[in-house]
Amino acid sequence: MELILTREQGRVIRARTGFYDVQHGDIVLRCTLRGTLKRKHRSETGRRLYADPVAVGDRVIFTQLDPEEGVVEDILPRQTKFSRQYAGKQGDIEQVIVANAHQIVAVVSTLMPPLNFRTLDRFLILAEAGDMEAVICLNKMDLVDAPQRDELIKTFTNYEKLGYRVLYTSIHIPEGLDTLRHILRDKFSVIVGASGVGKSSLLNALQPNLGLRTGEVGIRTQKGRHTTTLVELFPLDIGGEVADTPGIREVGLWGIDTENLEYYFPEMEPYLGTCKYSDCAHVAEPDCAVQDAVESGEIHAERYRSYVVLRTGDMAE
Ligand SMILES: Nc1nc2c(ncn2[C@@H]2O[C@H](COP(=O)(O)OP(=O)(O)OP(=O)(O)O)[C@@H](O)[C@H]2O)c(=O)[nH]1
Ligand SMILES: [Mg+2]
Ligand SMILES: [Zn+2]
Repeated sequence: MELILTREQGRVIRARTGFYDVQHGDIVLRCTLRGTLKRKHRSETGRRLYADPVAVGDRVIFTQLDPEEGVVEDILPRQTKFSRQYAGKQGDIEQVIVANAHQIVAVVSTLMPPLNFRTLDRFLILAEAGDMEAVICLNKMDLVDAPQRDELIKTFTNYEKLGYRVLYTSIHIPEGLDTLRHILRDKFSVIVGASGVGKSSLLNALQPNLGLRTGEVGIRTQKGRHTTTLVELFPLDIGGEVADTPGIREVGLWGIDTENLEYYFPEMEPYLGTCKYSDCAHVAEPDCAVQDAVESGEIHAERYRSYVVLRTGDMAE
């Protein structure tokens, strides 16, 4: 007779709404959620609190039903989470994209799609809010010439000064890939970034047996085609694990009080408390030390632009 597992611990490696692939040793079971668990993740009025109560990376307690299926009984507390704000039918709710990761690798591309600092800064803030380290990966370096390359490296030095590790990669250049491999080794990482920046391609380049699907970027639109459609966790041959994620269209901030947004911008710290008004939002107020620091170049203009966009809720960018 087959052994049926009861209340064992497993790990969610794939999530599709309502169904979760839970790994336990060598077996993977397709699981649903126990009704009591679903109710636990609703407010008293029955409103949903999460886009989905379970995320990839979650450690769960499950019971097996048959050789292929099971049911998730409980979710163990999360160490970290990578969440965004999700526009649900009943208002904004939290979407946990990956739970328990050590670090995020925020991928942007030089061109195709064009470099977007707003998106990058949103990812960095979400990493901080979720208690994870963040590494920046500027991909598609093969698409720029030497002077453009130098200019980009100069711009990204600013992020290095803020304490972020910056990698310059191309799927066609082995050097940067070696550094990326080194960064991912023995850690649980989550790869994030807009559609088409090359997240899945980078993982394939590091480990061809992953065989992830990749898609062309539209020449006219300069946008990716949302080729990866679900979050999936993979073990790496070199040790560690990585979650590939779909390109997110709107990186809505979650778990961040915009009134305190300046604390997510480490470069602003030296100036806080020195503006004329103690409740200065550093957007249009007179005698603002932060705005002065932007003027004098001590705070990078692109970073400040991100701050203003997020602080004022201007979603134009
Ligand atoms: N020239 C160049 N092209 C690249 C590089 N990396 C990826 N690409 C191309 O970019 C396109 C998009 O790559 P994907 O790996 O599908 O991008 P993704 O970030 O996974 O996109 P989604 O799954 O849609 O979020 C593909 O045509 C890749 O071949 C690179 O370093 N250089
Ligand atoms: Mg992909
Ligand atoms: Zn100010």
